[in-house]
Amino acid sequence: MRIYATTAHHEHHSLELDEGQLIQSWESPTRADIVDAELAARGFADVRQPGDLDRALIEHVHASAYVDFLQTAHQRWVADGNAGPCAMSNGWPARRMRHIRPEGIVAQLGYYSFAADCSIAANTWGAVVDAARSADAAAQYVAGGAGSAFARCRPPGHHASRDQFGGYCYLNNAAIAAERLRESGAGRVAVLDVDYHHGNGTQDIFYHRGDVSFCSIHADPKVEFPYFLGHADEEGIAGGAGANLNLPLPHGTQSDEWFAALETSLQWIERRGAEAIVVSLGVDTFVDDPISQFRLVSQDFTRLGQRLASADRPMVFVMEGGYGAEALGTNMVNVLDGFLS
Ligand code: SP5
Ligand code: ZN
Repeated sequence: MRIYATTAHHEHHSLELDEGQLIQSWESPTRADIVDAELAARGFADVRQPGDLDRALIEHVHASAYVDFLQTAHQRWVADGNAGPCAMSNGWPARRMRHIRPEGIVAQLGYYSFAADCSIAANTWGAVVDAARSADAAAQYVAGGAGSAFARCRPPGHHASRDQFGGYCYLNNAAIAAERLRESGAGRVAVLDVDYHHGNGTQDIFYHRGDVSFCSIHADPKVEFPYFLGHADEEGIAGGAGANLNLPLPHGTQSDEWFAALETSLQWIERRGAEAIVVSLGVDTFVDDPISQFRLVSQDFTRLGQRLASADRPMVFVMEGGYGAEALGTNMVNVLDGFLS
């Protein structure tokens, strides 16, 4: 299986507000290094650099002004005289407030984000661009006839909506891959999101579209981040009515219940007539994940890959979450190995 990855992510270290303290983000450079080392150790040697960022493609899933904002936010933060190393908000447009775009950088950070677990450091934009490029390249490769590819993206993307960052995500890599597959000729595409957290951003981007179906298996937002989207009654609107499926599960979910939800997902995707599938591949469903509360074990990730292979569709794997140490590499690569076996 071909891999697309770059090393620009090494320079992206962000801060997050967690348990009332500002800490180095759980979403660290080490994560991608662990996955790269495991890929190399297990014979995934076809690692490529992606091509240039296709700004027009990006603007089919994100607002142009939002992309400009991400690109310039850190330099504007510094020029504005803010002392901290990472640009982050301290206020958001909440209930009964208005969504009028403010002028200053600090206020715009609130306008363009939805969570304080995510901030913009000096080199965040470079990493964000490379993750998006990797997802696009993997999709182009699959659109060209390959059976599968893995975009080893960092930062992840599935929480990024049309115009908001959060949940460690800035540009939505999986949505970019899905849009590329559509624009390269696939009539219908599905995004299957198996990350522990609901893919609120991907859902938002395609909510009104019937050509890209979105299905997510995740911890119930009533008890888990991102808290405010991901309920079972969110089914899509307008042309996208019926093209969104959420399968929220309780904290403590074990393999049997999780794989039952996977069956439901894959049968639904088949009914949706998807010609190609983008997998938002988070492995933070692992029992020992430090920020999550599902109980999958390492062999379950092999089983996941095997079950995905039986869907018999071209597949673009896009890396999302997973925060454990060594097991992160084992679990991520188990999915790819299981798919190929
Ligand atoms: C891509 C992805 O998986 N994003 C997840 C973002 C979750 N951010 C909130 C994490 C809060 C973690 N608090 C854990 C406390 C452990 N002591
Ligand atoms: Zn996650």
